[in-house]
Amino acid sequence: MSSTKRQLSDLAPLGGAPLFAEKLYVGRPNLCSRDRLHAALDRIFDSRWLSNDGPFLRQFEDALRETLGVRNVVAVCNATIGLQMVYRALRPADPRRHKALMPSYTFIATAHAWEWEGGRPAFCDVAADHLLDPADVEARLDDEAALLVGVHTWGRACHPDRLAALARDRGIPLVYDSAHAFGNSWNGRRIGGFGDAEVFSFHATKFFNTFEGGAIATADDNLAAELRHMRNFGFSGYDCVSRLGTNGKMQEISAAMGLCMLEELDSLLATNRRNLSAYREALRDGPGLSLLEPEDPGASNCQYIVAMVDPALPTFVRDLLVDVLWAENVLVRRYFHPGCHRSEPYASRPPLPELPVTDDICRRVVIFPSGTAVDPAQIRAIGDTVRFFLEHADDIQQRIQPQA
Ligand code: T4K
Repeated sequence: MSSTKRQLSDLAPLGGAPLFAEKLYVGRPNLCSRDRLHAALDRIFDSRWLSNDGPFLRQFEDALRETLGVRNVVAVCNATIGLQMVYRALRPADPRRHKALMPSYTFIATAHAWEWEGGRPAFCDVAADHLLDPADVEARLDDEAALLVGVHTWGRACHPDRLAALARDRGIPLVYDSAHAFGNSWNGRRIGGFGDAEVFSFHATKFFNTFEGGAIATADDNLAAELRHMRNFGFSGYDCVSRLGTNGKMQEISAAMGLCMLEELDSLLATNRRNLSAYREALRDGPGLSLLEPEDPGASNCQYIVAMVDPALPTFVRDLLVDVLWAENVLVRRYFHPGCHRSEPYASRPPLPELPVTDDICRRVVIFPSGTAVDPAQIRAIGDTVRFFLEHADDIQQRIQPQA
């Protein structure tokens, strides 16, 4: 780690040494014990059972059912395919109902999965808490609505009560994209038990990973049975295909990784909470940037460190901060800039919906590195650099991007 930035020329884009010799990432994978995974790999090799409803998959699904407290868990190869399967299983047969109401402020997979299934996303605005705004959803609901999709963005519970009431009133299913929310709770209930189905991501960058992977949680036994058939090409027995299906299967090595990672949950949670406190301290008194706190850190995996640049600051500040931090090897992210509605194929499909809060968040958000690959000393150094940047943002901009 290089020393604190005291003058502009200490900044990496202005000739200084980068703050860190190695890059710090958002989403650097959390890992399990190597020995435990090696032992599981030996068993996979010994049994020569690599995929297709194998013993590790069954054990992993049982463990997830218990961890999440839900009746059914269907593990899948990734959350995007999981969303596609759930969307397809739940969409009403009436072809006039082709819209899924969902936030634009989400990872593009939430929208793409529905578009891939032949539907049209209807983007709604979020509120200042980054979550789908139920009032905006209500205003946009019409007879073309097929589904309501809530996203527990950053692991924050997305109004389970209000969205359930809206879906019930309209007679449409409620699906949750729970990609960020593994291990989180709301009002004492584990996320995983809300809506008709919830879809988790276990991608490498997530709090809990299986290399690639995901899981669908649902209380509905019939839906779970349908999803199991769908996951395996529609097979319901040898030589018997009883419906349209896809290949959504999770491999044995991913299920084994999941079982090993479950052993790490407590320690991962402790690390994330330690990092959150360190960021609070490091960014304290730093006018210009504020953390979006988890609603209840005790009920959150605290995986994402989300900060917002003060709206009163000039518009260049956020992007310049990102550029400067990248040069310092702090690879902060602007998730989910510019919003799904401004990404293809949706952006080319007029009219562009008016989503002022989404646009505002996309202009001001910065996600900081966290997880097991970051420690409090590094976080303190990041905080010092951010404060130095904010105090000198105008000068830095003049030096880096001089106005004509
Ligand atoms: N819904 C929501 C709300 C989601 O956030 C996501 C995924 C999904 C649905 C879909 O879930 P999956 O189908 O993926 O299960 C990443 C992830 O690829 C994506 O899974 C995730 N959301 C999204 C928020 O972040 P990128 O484009 O930022 O990935 P990438 O390749 O830039 O990786 C992030 C950083 O992590 C890199 O800077 C390097 C580091 N990294 C990454 C990988 C894969 C590593 O150090 N090691 C690794 O193995 O999308």
